[in-house]
Amino acid sequence: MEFNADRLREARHVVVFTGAGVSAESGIPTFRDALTGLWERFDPAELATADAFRRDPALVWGWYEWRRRKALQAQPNPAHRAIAELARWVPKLTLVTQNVDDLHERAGSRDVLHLHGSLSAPRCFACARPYRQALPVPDVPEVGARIEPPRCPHCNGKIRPGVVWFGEALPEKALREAFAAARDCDLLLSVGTSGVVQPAAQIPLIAQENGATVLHINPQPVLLGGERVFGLVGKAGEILPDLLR
Ligand code: BV8
Ligand code: ZN
Repeated sequence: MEFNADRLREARHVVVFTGAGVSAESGIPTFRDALTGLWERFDPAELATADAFRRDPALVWGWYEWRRRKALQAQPNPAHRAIAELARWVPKLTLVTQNVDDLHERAGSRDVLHLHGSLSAPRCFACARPYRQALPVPDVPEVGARIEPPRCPHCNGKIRPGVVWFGEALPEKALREAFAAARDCDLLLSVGTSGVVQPAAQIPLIAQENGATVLHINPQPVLLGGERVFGLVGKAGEILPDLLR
C-alpha cells in the first residue's frame, strides 16, 4: 500500500522527527552516510564524548567550531520550509529534531524540541553555567584544526559545546515532551535519520505502538515493519514540498 497524502490532510496531531538528512541539502554533512558522513572521516568516540574533550579539548572545540561555521553559512532548504508550512496546515504539529543546527528555526518553525542540544548554546564543562558571551564567527576553513576553548568567566573552566555527547543524558524536558507527542500523534514523519542513536530512535516506534501512521522519508530505503508504516524513497527537499502540493 502506498502512502496517501490524504493522511496528512486528515491528521489531528503530526510529529515530525528529523535527523541530519533534513539538513543535507543545505550542505551540512550527515553523520553516517558513506563518503560525506562526518563519522566516515572521524571516529565519534574521538570527538563526541566528554572523554574526548578531557583528552584534547582544542581538537574537540575546533571540530565543533568548524561545524558551527558550516551551520552559519548554510541556509534552510525546501524540506525545512515545508515542515514550517505544514505546521500551519494541520491542527497540531510537534517538531522533534536530533540536529544541533538552527535551520528549522530559521525556516520559521517554532518550539522545536532539540533532543541533542545546539551548536549555539555553549556552557562551562566544569560548572555547567551557560556561556553568554558572543562567540566570534568561527574562522575554521579546515576540518581538524585545533582551537583552544574559551574560559568560563565564573570558574575559569573550559567552555564546551552545548550538544549531547555519547553517554550523556538528553535534555529531560525535551525528551519527555517528544515521547508524549509520539504517544499522542496520529501521524509521524521520520525525515532523514538513520534511526540508530538511542533513545531518540524510540520515537517512531512509540508512535507506531500507539497506533499512529509512520512515514519514513529517506533516499536510503528504510526497513518497514508493520502496517501503517510507509516509506518514500528520495530527498527530503523534494518529497516534502511534493506532499504539500
Ligand atoms: C545515553 C550530538 C545514557 C553531538 C549526537 C548500544 C545499543 C543501544 C544504545 C547504545 C548502545 N551503545 C551505546 C548506546 C547509547 C548511545 C547510542 O545510541 N549509540 C548508538 C550509536 C549505538 N546513545 C547515547 O550515548 C545517548 N545517551 O545513552 O545516555 C545516560 C542516561 C542517563 C544518564 C546519563 C547517561 C546520547 C546520544 C546523543 C549523541 N549525540 N549528536 C554532535 O552532533 O556532535 S548523535 C548524532 O546522531 C547526531 O545528533 C545525529 O543527529 C544523531 C542521529 O543521526 P542522524 O541524524 O540519523 O544522522 P545519520 O548520518 O546517521 O543519518 C542521516 C540519514 O539521512 C541517513 O539515513 C541518510 O540516508 C539520510 N539522508 C541523506 N540525505 C538525505 C537524507 N534524508 C533525506 N533527505 C536527504 N537529502
Ligand atoms: Zn564555569
